[in-house]
Amino acid sequence: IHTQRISLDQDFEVLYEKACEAGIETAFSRAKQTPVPCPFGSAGVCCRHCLEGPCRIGLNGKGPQEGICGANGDTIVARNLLTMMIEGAAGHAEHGRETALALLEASEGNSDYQIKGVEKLYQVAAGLGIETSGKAVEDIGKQVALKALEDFQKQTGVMNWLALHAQQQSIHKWNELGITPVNIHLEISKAVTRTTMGCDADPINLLLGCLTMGLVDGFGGLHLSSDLQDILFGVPKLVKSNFRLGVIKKEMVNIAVHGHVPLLSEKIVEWSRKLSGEAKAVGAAGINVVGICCSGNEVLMRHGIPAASSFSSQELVIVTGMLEAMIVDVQCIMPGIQKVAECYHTEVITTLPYVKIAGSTHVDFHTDKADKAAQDIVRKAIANFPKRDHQKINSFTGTVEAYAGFSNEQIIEALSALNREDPLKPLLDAIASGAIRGVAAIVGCTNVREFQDWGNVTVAKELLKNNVLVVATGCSAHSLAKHNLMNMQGLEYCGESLRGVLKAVGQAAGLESLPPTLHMGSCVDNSRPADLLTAVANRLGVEVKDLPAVGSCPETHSPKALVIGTYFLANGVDVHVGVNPQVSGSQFVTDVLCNGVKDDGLNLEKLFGGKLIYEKDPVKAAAILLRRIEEKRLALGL
Ligand code: BF8
Ligand code: SF4
Repeated sequence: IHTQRISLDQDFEVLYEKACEAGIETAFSRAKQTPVPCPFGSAGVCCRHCLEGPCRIGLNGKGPQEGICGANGDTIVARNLLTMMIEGAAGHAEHGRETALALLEASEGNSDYQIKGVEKLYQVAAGLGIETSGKAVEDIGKQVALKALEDFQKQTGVMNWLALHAQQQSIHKWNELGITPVNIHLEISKAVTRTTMGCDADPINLLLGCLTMGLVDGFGGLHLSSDLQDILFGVPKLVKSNFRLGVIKKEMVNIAVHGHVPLLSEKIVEWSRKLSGEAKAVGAAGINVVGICCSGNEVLMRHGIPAASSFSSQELVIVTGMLEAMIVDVQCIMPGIQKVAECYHTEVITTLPYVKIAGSTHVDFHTDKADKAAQDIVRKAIANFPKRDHQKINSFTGTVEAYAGFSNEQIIEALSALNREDPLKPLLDAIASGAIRGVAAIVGCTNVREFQDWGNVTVAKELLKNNVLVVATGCSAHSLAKHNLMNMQGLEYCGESLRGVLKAVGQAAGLESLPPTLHMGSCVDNSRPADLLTAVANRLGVEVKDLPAVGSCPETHSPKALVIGTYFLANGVDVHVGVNPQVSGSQFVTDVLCNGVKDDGLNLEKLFGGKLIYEKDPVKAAAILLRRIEEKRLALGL
């Protein structure tokens, strides 16, 4: 196995080298063994939707230009794209559904959870038109949960959560195009049907189906999950925590929570605190929970739990030799963690009946026995502490401080220290004066085929330098935090006028400054920047598409990130991806997604006001995003 640089994060370089020397395979070494991805798959022209195939369209006009059934390259590429959208949306929808059921059970007193975000509950209930006066909190919780579950069942009308969050003008546009989703399961099922052999063969229609999936994801996945999680666990508030591998403590029982749905990780945090005495009995100083991926973001946002790793380096966390257990729920969990864990004393524990890994321990988790499951899991970790092989330990001391917890409620609270009556005004004034040129959300993943953190950090630094306000979610937030972009040290990367605004708002709120980039949470929490944009647009009397706002996903790997991007595209926001979206096999599809209004045909920018920007070079990508921001400022008369 060859060692080569894999990450901007020096600690992971050290661990990668160690893993290679020990002959332990990781995603990084596997990626280097297949340096060139399949050119047909990369172009999106490989179809295996039936047993007459697989078929593939010859590249550059050479070879067959149709599959056996007659599907051409445009159809195959659009259909494959829709398949990825479905996968992404289904994951987020399932996240939302589980959270809705958890709220229902908590409201009925049938679970180990209680409603902690009462204010948010009232706010969401009011938005849904639920009468709250004189009703008990549990009653209201039940009504809200039932409204959420209705979004998986209703056969007519529009989704409740779409009506709750979308701008009226957007709904009108989506209705005209016939892409407004009715219910989450219905749309997913319909989309699966249309991608099957012998169904939808119109690339335009298939691309419109992608946009419906974007809306399903945005409202039924992201917003629904964030809202209900805020109701169950409380709205995130400003917290200070730490990133990088120094957060794993040699003297402690270390437990990593990994995955997405915070129902389990919340309980692991709770029981790790309660059972620390038992850890002391086996010679440890206590129990230390660290976060990986979006479960990490969730417990960071609400409890200040430190973060150990984003997606691409998840296996390497085990190579520290100090992890007693890695607890996983759903999504972005590499099966490879189990093989790495077998080289150490680490126990991988799966928790949901539909996400198991051969060889791992499985502890069944359900909301009515969450406390019991969390205790069992924490005790398993404690029992593993004495099994450590001290020869195999690599400990790190470096950590990087980071602020997080920037829910919209927290941002508004900070702004209201400057203007209590009209909290958004200081932000709007800064945008209008040009002190802030625009807003960018840096979102999405880290990708094993990319140099970890480089794209995310570079795009952020370029935008900050040019006075763009940057918010972040998901694994890209890990990248930014690790490289000082979520603490005061990183203020040096900001342009002068942006720094002035961050300091003014921060100082009014009792801090030295706001950090250079604002951590808004996990990937489902992309609902938060979306809501912020909607609030700003409503306040200005314009549409979200008119705002100088962009999204950037420099190191994405996941279909979830693609479908989140599609949600923003349907709202007219430009979205950058730094990784091949696998559509180049169809010039038609590429034109619809990526080419501006200059061509006469149908395209995204003409329909919605924003387009997909595929650019691998993060410096060039930032320059394009800045140009788009300036174009939108000009159109607004700024
Ligand atoms: O939902 S950013 S690698 S962990 S997909 Fe996965 Fe991407 Fe990370 Fe979170 Ni989002
Ligand atoms: Fe080939 Fe058509 Fe079957 Fe796809 S659906 S594998 S293109 S025959």
